[in-house]
Amino acid sequence: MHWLAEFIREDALVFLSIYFITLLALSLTLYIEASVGTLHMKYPIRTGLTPACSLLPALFLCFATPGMSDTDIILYDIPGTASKDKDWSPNVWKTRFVLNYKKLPHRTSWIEYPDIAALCAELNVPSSAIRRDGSPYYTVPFIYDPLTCTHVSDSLPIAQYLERTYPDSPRLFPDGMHAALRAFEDMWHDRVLQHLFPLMTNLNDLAPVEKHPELWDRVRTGLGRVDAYMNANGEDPTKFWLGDRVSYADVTMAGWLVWVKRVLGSESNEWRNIVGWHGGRWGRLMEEFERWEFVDSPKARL
Ligand SMILES: N[C@@H](CCC(=O)N[C@@H](CS)C(=O)NCC(=O)O)C(=O)O
Repeated sequence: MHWLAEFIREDALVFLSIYFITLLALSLTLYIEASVGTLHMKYPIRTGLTPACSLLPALFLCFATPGMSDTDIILYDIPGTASKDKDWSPNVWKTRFVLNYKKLPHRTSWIEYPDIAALCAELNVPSSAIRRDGSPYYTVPFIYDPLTCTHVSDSLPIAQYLERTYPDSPRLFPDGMHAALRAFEDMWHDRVLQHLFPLMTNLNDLAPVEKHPELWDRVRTGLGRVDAYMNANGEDPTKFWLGDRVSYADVTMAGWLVWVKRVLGSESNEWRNIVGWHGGRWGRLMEEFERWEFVDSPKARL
């Protein structure tokens, strides 16, 4: 029944619109048939016009219906209200960067934060973790891939699924680098994220305002460690974790940094500081990622 739920939410409106337009076209055909038929019985116009009109709904159905069997991957995201950017979630940005980098057609389905768990349970989406009490912890991002009829949750497993399922798309996990990239995730968490997270989520116990300068300093130190690792790639400061090629490590860094940019604002002191740290390393990384920083399609920028 999941396909039905998916269909009702995603395609029912399109389907109903097409259905009613087709009905309208059919009624018009009958109307023209009737009026022309009775008024111009003797004239060739009747035979010329009616088949053409009858073709209309049929053609419409032929061309419009395939548009409904949508093959776009659906990316579930939660809209933000606290900042000017609706798309703010760092974990969802990781998935969006992956989809954009891989050029995989997709569209965003916006759901409200309190609805995540109910929707995941209804669609049978796997949880991304288990809570201490044993209950599933449902989160965004999760995706639905109509090609394989699969729901996948959790940003890293989603990236791995897309890499596996679309092997011809640009790679983010080069052969032999899986272990190294997993290790990067732990390092990033320990060095950077654990200091950044309380600051960004305004966890007052962990990050009271008077401690902010100290905490930002820890973020800078953590990023400094990552910068030092990246400098080991060579004299010429490389832009990416693996040197001159993009990998999932860069997606992770960009996903968390874009959170700061979008929530605090690109004009904020915090963001201005970050882009300047470590010889402009983070500013350069984020400039590189600007080409994948769009929602659904370049034309559909929010
Ligand atoms: N490990 C998950 C974590 C995802 C996550 O924590 N997502 C947040 C939004 S950024 C969420 O959905 N939270 C729901 C909740 O806390 O109830 C991933 O990488 O995708």
